[in-house]
Amino acid sequence: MKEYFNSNKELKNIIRETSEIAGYLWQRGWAERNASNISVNITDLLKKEEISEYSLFPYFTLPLSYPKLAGSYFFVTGTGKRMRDLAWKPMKNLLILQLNGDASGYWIISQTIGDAENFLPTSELPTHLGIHQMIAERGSNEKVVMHTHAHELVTLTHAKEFCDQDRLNQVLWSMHPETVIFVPKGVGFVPYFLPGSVEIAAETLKALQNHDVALWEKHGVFAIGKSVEETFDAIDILAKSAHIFFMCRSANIIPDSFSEAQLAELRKLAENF
Ligand code: 2HA
Ligand code: ZN
Repeated sequence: MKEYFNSNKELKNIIRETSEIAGYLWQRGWAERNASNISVNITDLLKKEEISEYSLFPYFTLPLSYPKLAGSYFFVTGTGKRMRDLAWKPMKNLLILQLNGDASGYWIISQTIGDAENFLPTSELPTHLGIHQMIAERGSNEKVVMHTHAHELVTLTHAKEFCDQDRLNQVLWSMHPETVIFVPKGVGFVPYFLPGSVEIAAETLKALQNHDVALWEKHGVFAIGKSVEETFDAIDILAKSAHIFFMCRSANIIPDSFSEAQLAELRKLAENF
């Protein structure tokens, strides 16, 4: 199996890009211990390949089924794995899985049964698959789902004032011109629920119907994008806005913010991107 993945150039490139970004998540301080998880839909890269040794792969049943994802391939980060380790040993920290014919279970096709080094996908797998299924249902072309603990954004959600989607976006958009340009839909706010729960998965799906980034109260972000880099960039830009806001506050500066006319002008510019 290893040679098979190694010979797929496009797959190797995406894994290399993911390793690089995993290193940035760690450097930004967003990935303490095992925090953060990433999944990428790689069906387009693998569907032409013939895989026949299914009896060799570990198989797991899913608590829910994801009919739109039947037969799809993903790579996902492993549960308990660290982004800083993924940055330099990707295949020891992420795994490749394929959903079965009715998407009620999956094989881990990057491992074989009995291999001592076997590990499981991220604990947030139900949220990741739910999001990939929503993307497949609406037919848009995002391939990546990324969760990370972007603390600049998390900090905002500790204030009741910012647990309000409109207020949150008003502040994020008015700290830097590029936020409106590159994150024109702003963030969707997700109130606090237990991580890994069915409730948080459902609320995240709702938020991502109209946004590319969902901000989980007192926890982190879930973002979607066409590439790992693009997904990271959206979170990075939002974090920059939050950072400028806190720098103003700590310097006793009341941010001047953009006027409605300036924001409208930026939105117009965003339409051409
Ligand atoms: O990957 O961040 O919320 C670990 C987490 C779970
Ligand atoms: Zn988390």
